[in-house]
Amino acid sequence: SSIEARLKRALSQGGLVLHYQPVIDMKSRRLTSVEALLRLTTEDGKLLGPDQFVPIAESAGLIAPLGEWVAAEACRQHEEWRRQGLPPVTIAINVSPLQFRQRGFATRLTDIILDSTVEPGRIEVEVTESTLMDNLEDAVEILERIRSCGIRIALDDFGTGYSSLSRLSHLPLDKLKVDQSFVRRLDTDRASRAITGAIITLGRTLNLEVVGEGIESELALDYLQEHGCNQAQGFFISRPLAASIFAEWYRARF
Ligand code: G
Ligand code: G
Ligand code: MN
Ligand code: NA
Repeated sequence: SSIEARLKRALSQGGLVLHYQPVIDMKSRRLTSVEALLRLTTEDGKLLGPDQFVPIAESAGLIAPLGEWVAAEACRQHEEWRRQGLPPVTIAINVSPLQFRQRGFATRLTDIILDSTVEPGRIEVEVTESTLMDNLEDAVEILERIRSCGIRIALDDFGTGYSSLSRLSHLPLDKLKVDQSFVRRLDTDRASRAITGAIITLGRTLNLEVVGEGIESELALDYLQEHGCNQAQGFFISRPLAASIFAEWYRARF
């Protein structure tokens, strides 16, 4: 496809960018981390989101190089922000299920981060519940290898998969991200409020940081805070921002 050609060209000649969405601490309202969100630029200067090209990357055998580009670019950006005098920023990167299952994934990821000057604890890897549950034993081993280097692990889109409490307690995790679908319905749906409350309790019981994402209203933010959620992410706090815009956002706040 033309997107596949575009992607190949982007991987060798440029055209991929990361945008960064702030995640803040509920109590202090200060930055805790950013989530790196991948975009592909088109010839006419538009940006395509991952939903439009990650599946193509997967079927074209390009997901490993794409994921490696993301990890390397996050490290490069971290270093650039440091040089600009910003305090160190923790950056979360997303990993697709197929990427996670590729042979050598953990080694390549940890090599990229350990070869940079970034402290591994400043990088967080986001994996979804379904990524892990396909083959839990292998997944735990992969996560442990990543985490033993000091890299943090977040379970993304939590609540939509089917992990039991006991399975969850065996995963080496630092953070749970409440799926946006519940958060977005907090204002209107009693069941979503109950599920969100239960997820927060679950995460806190397992000593995990709990992030509410997809927060679009003050009401949702307040509900999450009142129920013990530690961190907040969503358009109500900030949209994903280009790197230079994020730097301005952060400078105005620390
Ligand atoms: O940023 P946006 O809302 O368009 O992201 C849509 C989806 O793409 C989300 O599920 C997000 O996790 C995923 N995504 C964002 N950046 C990356 C990336 O760098 N790699 C992979 N595999 N998925 C990503
Ligand atoms: O699956 P994952 O959680 O990685 O998805 C991240 C995606 O969610 C990004 O594409 C980002 O643009 C989007 N996103 C972040 N905050 C909000 C929000 O408050 N509302 C909506 N609709 N999307 C959001
Ligand atoms: Mn994510
Ligand atoms: Na998510």
